[in-house]
Amino acid sequence: MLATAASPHMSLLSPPSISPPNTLLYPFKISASPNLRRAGAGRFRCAAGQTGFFTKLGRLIKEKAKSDVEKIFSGFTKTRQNLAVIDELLLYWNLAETDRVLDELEEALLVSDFGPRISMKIVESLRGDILAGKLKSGNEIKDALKKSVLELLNIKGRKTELQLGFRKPAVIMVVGVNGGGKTTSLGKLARRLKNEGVKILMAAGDTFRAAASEQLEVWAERTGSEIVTAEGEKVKAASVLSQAVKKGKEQGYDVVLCDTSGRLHTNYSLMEELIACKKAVAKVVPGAPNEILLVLDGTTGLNMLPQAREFNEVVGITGLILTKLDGSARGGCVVSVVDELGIPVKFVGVGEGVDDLQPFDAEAFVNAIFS
Ligand SMILES: Nc1nc2c(ncn2[C@@H]2O[C@H](COP(=O)(O)OP(=O)(O)OP(=O)(O)O)[C@@H](O)[C@H]2O)c(=O)[nH]1
Ligand SMILES: [Mg+2]
Repeated sequence: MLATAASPHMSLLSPPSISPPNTLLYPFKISASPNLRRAGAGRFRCAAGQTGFFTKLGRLIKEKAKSDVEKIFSGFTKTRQNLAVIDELLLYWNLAETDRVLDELEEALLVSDFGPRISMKIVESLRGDILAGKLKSGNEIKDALKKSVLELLNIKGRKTELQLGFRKPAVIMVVGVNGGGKTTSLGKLARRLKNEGVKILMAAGDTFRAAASEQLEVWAERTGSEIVTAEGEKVKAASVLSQAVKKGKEQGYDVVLCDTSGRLHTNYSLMEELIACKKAVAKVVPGAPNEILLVLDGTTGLNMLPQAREFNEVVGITGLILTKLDGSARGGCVVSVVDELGIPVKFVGVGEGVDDLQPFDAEAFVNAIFS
């Protein structure tokens, strides 16, 4: 048996040919959501093995973000309000008051979590340009401020597109501390990929909490994705992920999205489990996981930096998802994590809805916070 009688997916189980004989040997449940039938021919469907599929996909998703600036704009409302003081400061700016204005500007950046190093760097560069006569008005200072933030993001976090390699299935794993928004972000990501006609399999790698699989199942249902979940309590996360990637490979899925349990970066044995997950996946598809995305809660501000360093050291993070930026006035943390870690922010979470995960676009971001 693959699923219990109580399963809402009972009648939609995968074909018997791939069904394993018993749950002891094969303790996984594979379900298809009813929406799956609707998800048929996508605009972006390519034959397996076709090179450039994932490269195009990454680019396409990023390009779509540019046309969705409004979402980014409204997602950063609180940060923008926080930084609005800069406009007031610069409105009546005059050379004699440079020091006071720059001190207050630095303070505004710090309060929005740009971090001390960057805030100082930006302000000193502005001061230099003002004293050299290169910036002569409040507007010019504001433009220079925006330009320096944009440059920083472009230099240190350039690769914001998903890098999915060339083999199918591409594997994306989300990691992070408890409650940061991993499962939700994975669900939203599934939606984005589905919109491009990508065939998705989800893997419920959070075997720690009983409700975690159910939560991901809801997202699978919502996005018309299939899902592999563990049945039974003692199944290890690594084997769920490995099994899902195997299924993905055998059945021609484009992308396998792997959820993992929340864990404190200071908990050594739980961090080791992540290494096991990574190895298990790589055994099935060499080079996978293609993306290990660290999900960081934007409301925690600069506290996220030590978490990010630790996760990066243990598993090697390829990109960041910064969530809950809609509820936070500390959007500057996007800039400080990129500067400190040199890891690109790939997506930002700007709400709880299914469409509230935005591919990160540095220019749209800068315009949204300093409008
Ligand atoms: N406002 C807002 N809420 C979010 C965002 N992303 C996630 N959330 C909420 O944050 C809460 C936790 O999200 P989950 O996706 O369950 O977090 P998780 O990291 O999977 O949690 P664990 O599995 O327990 O470690 C949920 O209530 C989400 O709706 C976001 O971008 N904005
Ligand atoms: Mg979760």
